[in-house]
Amino acid sequence: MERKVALITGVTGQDGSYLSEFLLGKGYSVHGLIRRSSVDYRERIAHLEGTPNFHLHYADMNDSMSLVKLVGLVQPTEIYNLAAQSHVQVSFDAPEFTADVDAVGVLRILEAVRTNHLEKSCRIYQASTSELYGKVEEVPQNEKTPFHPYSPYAVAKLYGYWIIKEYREAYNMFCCSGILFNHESERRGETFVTRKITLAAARIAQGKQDKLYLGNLSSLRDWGYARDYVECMWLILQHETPEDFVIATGVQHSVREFCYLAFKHVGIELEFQGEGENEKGIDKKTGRVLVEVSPDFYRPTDVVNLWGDPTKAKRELGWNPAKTTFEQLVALMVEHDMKKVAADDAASRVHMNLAEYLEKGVVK
Ligand code: NAP
Ligand code: F7E
Repeated sequence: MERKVALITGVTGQDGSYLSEFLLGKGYSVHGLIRRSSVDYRERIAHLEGTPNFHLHYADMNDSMSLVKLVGLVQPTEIYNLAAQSHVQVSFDAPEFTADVDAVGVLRILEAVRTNHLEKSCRIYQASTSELYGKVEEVPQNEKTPFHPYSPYAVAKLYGYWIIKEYREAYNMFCCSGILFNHESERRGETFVTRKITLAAARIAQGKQDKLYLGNLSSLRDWGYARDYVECMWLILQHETPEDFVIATGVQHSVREFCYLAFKHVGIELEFQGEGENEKGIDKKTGRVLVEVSPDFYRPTDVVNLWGDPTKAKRELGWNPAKTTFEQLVALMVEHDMKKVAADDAASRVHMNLAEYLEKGVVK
């Protein structure tokens, strides 16, 4: 029987968790790379731990030896290199770390495969990004659009893109980049703009937050659903020939529109007034200012016009970019966060009760 063994770097991340579920469902043996941290934060994959065929291993993208050993141990037939310092704004604060993981990390994976003589049997997927288009030279963007990276994150990812292409041509390896546009979900990190908005809308609706501060409200993105996008990663590696693909919905919205829709979903209709730093999102019913702009969230250089053309992925992979609409994406994130915020509150009440009990000496 054909061996189906996947190694996922970045398994604890948003995409890593969905991809693990997807590949386990396809009968793969899934091995995830985790790094040591002082708190064991594995919330996104906690439900998979203990599943037969799901294995976790300590290593680090900054540690070549650990990668060589891991690839040798697992002998993967497919590697999904998702690990990255993935926050664009943070890449301005930690540019060297970002380059080490997001650029040199890709090279380390490729060399770990070669060192273990698996270059003919192991296919490699690289998590590339629409950030490569940066200060865009064409709208919408496709596989032929020139790159113009516009952050330390994007510059590091550009190296990853080119080294994958180089190893494909130099060593005839099956390695490909998925140029993925923004994809979000209930598991999205809480400091990315979509999740920051859905959590704030839920908290404000439940009276637990007064205001939401954002940066550039006019920034435009092509937002899709992460659960739909991981299927594409797999399809790219099942393709007859190793090629790069743009993965996007082909629909564009602004941060302001995302915000409007998220608040509408919790029963608050916002009206935006003013411009630039003075723009405010006002609750039409009460007149309360709920959204304000803070320059703290401006970036030294910001990418403001991303819009993907997924024609090639539709045609050659048979992928459906319209599976989850923008409206459905916002709704599912807000509904999730409404429950989460209410549950967090219930949990903190349990803690408070416990504290009361402790005070009264009921629990020792
Ligand atoms: P994410 O939630 O931020 O997950 C990043 C993962 O990388 C986490 O598992 C993280 O581990 C791991 N990681 C970071 N540094 C590491 C290191 N030194 N060694 C080992 N693991 C390390 O990112 P995501 O949204 O799932 O995105 C997955 C990939 O796609 C990333 O490469 C990202 O740059 C790229 N991408 C994302 C999007 C998007 O819209 N989501 C679009 C295009 C491309 P910890 O949990 O320990 O931090
Ligand atoms: O910002 C603007 C911000 O941080 C989107 C990563 O997954 O997708 C992601 O990178 C836009 C930017 O994502 C806030 O200036 C306004 O223009 O949600 P984001 P990103 O930078 O697009 C790409 C494809 C990746 O590859 C990355 O790994 O929203 N914005 N106000 C804000 N952004 C944040 N984070 N916070 C704000 O308050």
